[in-house]
Amino acid sequence: MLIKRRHGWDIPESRVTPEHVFLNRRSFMGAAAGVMALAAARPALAAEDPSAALYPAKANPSYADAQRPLTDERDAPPFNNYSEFGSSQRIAAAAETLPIRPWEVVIDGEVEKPITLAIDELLKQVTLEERIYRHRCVEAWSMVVPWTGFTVKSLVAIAKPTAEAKFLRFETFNKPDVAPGQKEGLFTSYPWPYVEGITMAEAMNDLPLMVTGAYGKPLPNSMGAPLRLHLPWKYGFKSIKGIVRVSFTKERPVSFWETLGPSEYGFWANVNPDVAHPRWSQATEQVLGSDERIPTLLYNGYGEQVAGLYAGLENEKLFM
Ligand SMILES: Nc1nc2c(c(=O)[nH]1)N[C@H]1C(S)=C(S)[C@@H](COP(=O)(O)O)O[C@H]1N2
Ligand SMILES: [Mo]
Repeated sequence: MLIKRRHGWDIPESRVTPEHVFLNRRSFMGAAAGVMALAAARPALAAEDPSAALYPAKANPSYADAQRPLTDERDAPPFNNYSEFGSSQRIAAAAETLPIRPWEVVIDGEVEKPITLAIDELLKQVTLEERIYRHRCVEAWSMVVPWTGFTVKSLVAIAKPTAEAKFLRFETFNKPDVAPGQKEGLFTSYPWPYVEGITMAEAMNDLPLMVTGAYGKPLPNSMGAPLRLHLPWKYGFKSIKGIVRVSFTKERPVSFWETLGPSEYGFWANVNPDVAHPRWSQATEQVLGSDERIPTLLYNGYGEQVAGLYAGLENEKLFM
């Protein structure tokens, strides 16, 4: 006899996740053979990565326990949102075609002096650490990943912004020759490159991480190699991947999704289970790699560290 476990917070999955996401995840989770093939391909790539010797980095004990089980390495790296490589969540193979060396990061705008740093030069100027963070996508799925990276505030120290700098604007590569999403079909009219932004106050908080690795190894391309952002209290789309430019600005940057759909994707995008997306509830989330659906937490459970950043901003759309 089949006994289906139901919790008080269970609601039909089709109501909270856009249809294409739901269908892709199901077909994906069944494709165990494909997952194994990807997992087998990764160690060889990691060995070629010039930064491989930096991993695994020392775990930061303050972020060693995400109070939820880690997402299995066979589940997270091959399940992505990376619209540069297509609209499905199975883009890992396509993302492998992106060359990640040489890779330069431009730091400019309201800084003492603009600089361009090769990724491996940047890595020499920072200290890598491992932090386990929860990740909550606006599409109502979540995962828990051991990320490796350095703090955004240490990047700010390298950049030396002027007193005029109020925001950080992050930009992804624009390579339609290798990224089919930037060239073909549905996505051609999108405002490439992908852009995201945070305030200087957010940047100086301890949580924001410039991510270069995951699961004790250099980041797989699918997860945003060689450099991405992770903001665990905000919806996943803020955590921009494939970063080539960090600009310090006076004006608030307008992000990629904000340009496309300002009524659905705002600048702040802090996680809040009580503020529904216009098309679905944000009350619960589907745990990647499991059948569990769990309640979503305000600020994704990081309120103690970040709620203070939003004092006095009550009139802003903080939660979309
Ligand atoms: N450049 C870029 N960054 C991006 C995206 C994207 O499409 N392009 N998708 C975002 C979304 S919606 C999510 S949920 C996370 C997914 O990260 P993951 O693929 O490592 O799970 O990346 C974010 N960063
Ligand atoms: Mo997302």
